[in-house]
Amino acid sequence: MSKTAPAADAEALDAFYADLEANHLAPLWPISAELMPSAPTPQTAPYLWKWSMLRRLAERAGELVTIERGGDRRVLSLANPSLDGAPYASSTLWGAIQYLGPRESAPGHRHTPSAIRFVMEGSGVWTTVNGDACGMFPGDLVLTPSWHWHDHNNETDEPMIWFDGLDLPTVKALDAIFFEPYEPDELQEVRGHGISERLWGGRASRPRGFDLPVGPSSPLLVYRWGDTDAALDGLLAERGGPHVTLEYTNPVTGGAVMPTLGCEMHRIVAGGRSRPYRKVGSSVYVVFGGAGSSVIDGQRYEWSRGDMFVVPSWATLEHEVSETSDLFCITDRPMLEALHLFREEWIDFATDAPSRLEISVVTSA
Ligand code: 1HN
Repeated sequence: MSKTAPAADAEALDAFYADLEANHLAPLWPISAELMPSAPTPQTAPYLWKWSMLRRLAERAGELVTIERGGDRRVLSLANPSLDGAPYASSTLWGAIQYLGPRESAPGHRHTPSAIRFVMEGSGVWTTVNGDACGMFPGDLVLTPSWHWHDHNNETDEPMIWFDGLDLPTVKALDAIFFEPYEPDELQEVRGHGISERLWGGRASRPRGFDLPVGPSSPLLVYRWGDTDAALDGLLAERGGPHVTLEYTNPVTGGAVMPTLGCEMHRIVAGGRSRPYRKVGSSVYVVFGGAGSSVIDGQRYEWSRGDMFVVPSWATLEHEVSETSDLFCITDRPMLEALHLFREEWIDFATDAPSRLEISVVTSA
C-alpha cells in the first residue's frame, strides 16, 4: 500500500498539508518512522562530570551563595548538554551535588518528586525525614520519599557534599509537581534519631507490635555504607567477580526503594571487565571508589572517585577497571517495570555486533 494514501497532484497535496497545519492536525505518515523506531533512540546522550570540577564549583557556591528561603538548597544540577538546556541528567532523572557549609542548615519542605542522597564527603549532617533525624556519612544512602518533609542540618565544623538523585523530570513531565515549605519553623521538630533504622535496619527482620504506617516507599530511610560494603564482599565471595551488583530494597516488599527510583551499587574487581549490557531506562552513576572506564555505545569515558556519568536508555554499557571500583547508581527502572516496559540484555559482541572496533576516548572538563 502506498504511504501517501491515494495519489494526488502536488498542488492539491500542498494545499491539504497547509490546511492540516492551519487546523492543528499532523499527519502520521511522514513521521511514523521517527515516532516508532525499532528500538529506543533517546535524546539523552552519555555525559561525564569530573569530581575535581564538581568539588571546586560546589565549594565556590558555598563561598558565594547563601541558603535562603525560596532558593532553599545549594544544589548544582548535572545539566546534560544533550537536553537543550534543561537542568536534567537524563530525560527522566535529576542528578546534582549539594554543598552544605559548616553550621548551615537547609530549611524543611516537601514535594511530590522523590529524592535520594548519596554522601560523597563530610560526616555528621542530619537529614530529618518526617521528624526522623538521619545521620549522614560517606557512602550512606538516605531516602526522602515523595511528600515526606525533609531538612538538612550541619552541626559540624566541616562542609558536607552529597549527590542528590530525583525523579523530578518524570514528575514534571507528568504535570504532578506539588511543593510546600515547612512552616513556621525552618527545621522540623525531631521525633528521634535513626528511628527507621532501629525499626527496619535489622537483617531480614520486620518489627512486630508497632503502629507502622505503610506507604509505597521503603520505611527504612538510611542504608549504611558498612552494610553495603559487607553485602558486596559477600556477593564477590560467593561468585568470584569480576562484577557484582546489589539493589537497595524496601524491606517490606523486597522491591525498589521507591516507586519511581531504583538504587544500585556495583563492585568491579581490579583488572575486571563487566559483560556488555543494555537496558531500557537511563541511569546516573556516581563513582564512590576506584578508577576505571566505561564504554557507552562505543565511546570510552574514564573515571575516578567522585566522577558522575549518565547512561542513556538502551545504550550498550561495559566497565573496565584498573582498581577495584564501587559505582553507585540511580535508575528509572521501577517505573518501567511497573509499566511493563522494562527490557534488558547482555550482548555477546563476538556474534551480535561488529561496532565495538571503533572506540574513541572522551575527556571532559
Ligand atoms: C531538593 O528538595 C533537594 O531537599 C535537593 O535537598 C535537590 C532538586 C530539585 C528539587 C528539589 C533537597 C533538589 C530538591
